[in-house]
Amino acid sequence: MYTLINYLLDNELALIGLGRAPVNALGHTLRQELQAAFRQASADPAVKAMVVYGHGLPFSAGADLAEFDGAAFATPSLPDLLIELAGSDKPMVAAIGGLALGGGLELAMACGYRIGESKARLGLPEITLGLLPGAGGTQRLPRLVGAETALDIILSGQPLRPERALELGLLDRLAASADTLLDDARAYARELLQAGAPAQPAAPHAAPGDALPANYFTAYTAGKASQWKGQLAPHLVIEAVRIACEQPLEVGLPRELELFVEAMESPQSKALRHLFFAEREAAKVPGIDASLPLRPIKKVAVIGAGTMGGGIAMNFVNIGMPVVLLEQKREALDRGLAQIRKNYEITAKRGKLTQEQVEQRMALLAGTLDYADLADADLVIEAVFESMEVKRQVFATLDEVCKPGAILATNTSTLDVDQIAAFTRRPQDVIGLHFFSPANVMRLLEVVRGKQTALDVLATALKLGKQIGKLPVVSGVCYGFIGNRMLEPYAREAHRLLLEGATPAQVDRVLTDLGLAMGVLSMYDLVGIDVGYLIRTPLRESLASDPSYYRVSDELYALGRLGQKTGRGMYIYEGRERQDDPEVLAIAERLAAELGIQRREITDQEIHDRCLFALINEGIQILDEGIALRAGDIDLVWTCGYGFPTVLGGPLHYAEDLGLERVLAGLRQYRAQLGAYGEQWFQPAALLERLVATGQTRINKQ
Ligand code: T1G
Repeated sequence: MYTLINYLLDNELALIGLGRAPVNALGHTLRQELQAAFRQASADPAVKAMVVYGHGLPFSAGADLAEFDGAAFATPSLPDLLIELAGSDKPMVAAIGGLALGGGLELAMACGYRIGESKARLGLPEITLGLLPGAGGTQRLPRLVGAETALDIILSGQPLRPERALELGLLDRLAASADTLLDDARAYARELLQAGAPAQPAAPHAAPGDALPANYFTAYTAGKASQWKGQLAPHLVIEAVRIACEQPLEVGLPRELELFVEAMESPQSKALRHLFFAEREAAKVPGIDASLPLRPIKKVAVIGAGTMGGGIAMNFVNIGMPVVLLEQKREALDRGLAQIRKNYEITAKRGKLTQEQVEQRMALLAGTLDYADLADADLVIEAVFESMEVKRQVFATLDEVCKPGAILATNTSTLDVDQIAAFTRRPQDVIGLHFFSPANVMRLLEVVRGKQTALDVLATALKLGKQIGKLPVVSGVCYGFIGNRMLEPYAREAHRLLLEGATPAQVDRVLTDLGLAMGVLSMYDLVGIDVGYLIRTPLRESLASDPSYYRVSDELYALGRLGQKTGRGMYIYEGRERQDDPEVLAIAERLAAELGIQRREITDQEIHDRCLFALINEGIQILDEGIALRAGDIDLVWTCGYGFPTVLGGPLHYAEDLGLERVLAGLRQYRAQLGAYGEQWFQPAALLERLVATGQTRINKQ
């Protein structure tokens, strides 16, 4: 009778087991069957109480996100189903194992009673998807735990531990363990029956707003204005919880649904849901399936104890993996080890690590000056100077020293991984692992597969990337892989616009107004204008045809004005203060005159279009070349590694929202308008032209 529900009569109890792998997402069929099982138990006179639980699965990860972009929700909708369950005339116990998230927790709250196991996580993460709880969460949670606590839980989106949920009254009981959860839930149901407990106990905070000061919600919103800048969902949450404090459930529930639909249909939520699925897609690589045996990684070696090498080493030590750190000179090695210890001590001071854990991690770290100590490493990651000659020496040595089957990885950010692989007799074991600085903090990891990189090496790197808490994205070999290759034209337009009449502050403001964490010019001041200069070295010859290419930056580099680290770059830095530098404008004016560039008033719109369309165009070209497997991967690289606003979904999702025709028209306009410069740099990607010509609105490789 049921395909996703395990229905079992246990004397006077009906045990309703949710069985939709992998996380009991509350999709249409599961909702239909849960409704049928609930009605079966309600109609059965032998049944006095019910227990709802995850049948060998987590309780429920919530509504089925895949359903949101389809047509209207198939009946029964989750809100309607939960209203029906909440009207049960028999006690219902939700036995929460693993996860009760979003609609999953709302299901549990529609039951009269809740018991959880010690490792369960309960939460309402909807806000992270630009949503709000839409199946009673904003109305029932305040009545269970109070309005202020409910607001914090909903707006943080963070899961609660069971002990905290018990304290708050969100859980009524804790099971002895996950193994005893169902037995404990059955015992609890029998206890309730024995005590004559009502199917729906009185809400602990029946009038959740009574304890609040008069203008609580207005003041709360005012206090969050800057943090919520441009976001829609938090304001809808405030409205929903306010109604829960002022109106009865019968009014609050339909209003919550209206607010939920408004959030669900917003471009922000669509962008965030796009990234949610993109993140899961990124782990899937054609030709690699779960059955492919991986290479065992028990010991890691890192070459180079500088900022990158030290950060990389920390990632593995953090998961309990022994790491040997190799340097050329003792003082560099000692400096690197000391910096790692200092990083851990800072974390300990913040209370996120105990001193004992600091020592445990440091004990996993061995320093050496001798390559022979790398002989038994399963994975070696080099993070040495960005010079092909240095990489050649390192990989030729590794080829001699490392055991057969060891994975040899380079952390290069732009050099050719195939060329590096060719320095060894085992190119199939060579891969790029491009960490982003600081390597122990930034989630993004570009996994660069060479032409000969073996599939099991790639699969092992992807799995290990996830194990160290990174977001691995596969890239092919090209200059700058995905992220830095797209950064190049995006920053090129920013620099060229300085020559044409814009100021650094104007360019950066347009980009931060769009939601980027930093404007690209101040980003280079942070990273270092010298870093940008050196990264462009392999390109310089091919770019000689454009004498204006990054000339302001080159001039600043020549003057030793490298940005924040020298107190002066595109801006002047006095402590944390950033000031415009009139000398930068003077340099731009002089260079423009030398280059015969007519200066003019530059509009914000032009800055937006030229920087963003150049970025988007390069991303589409990367997709067409097969460097990136899918558009979502490119969006993840830019939202995770370069501060592109997640509420825009990444550059390519943003292009779809802008309209591909508009992007193509913009590229063509600037190609025509900017003379030789436009001719050279505003060539639309062929894939973009094909997509527009065939009326496509989504960016997929064709
Ligand atoms: N809907 C659809 N698919 C889901 C899903 C969901 N809610 N959660 C997970 N999946 C899929 C995921 O795409 C992947 O599929 C597989 O399950 C394993 O996930 C009405 C409106 C639960 C912590 O936001 O946070 O309820 O790639 O790889 O690392 O008010 O998934 O295998 O084909 O992430 O162990 C609220 C979202 C929804 C939770 C598990 N719920 N999920 O992490 O595995 S909105 C959420 C997660 C809602 C109500 C509102 C995580 C996880 P595939 P995974 P994991």
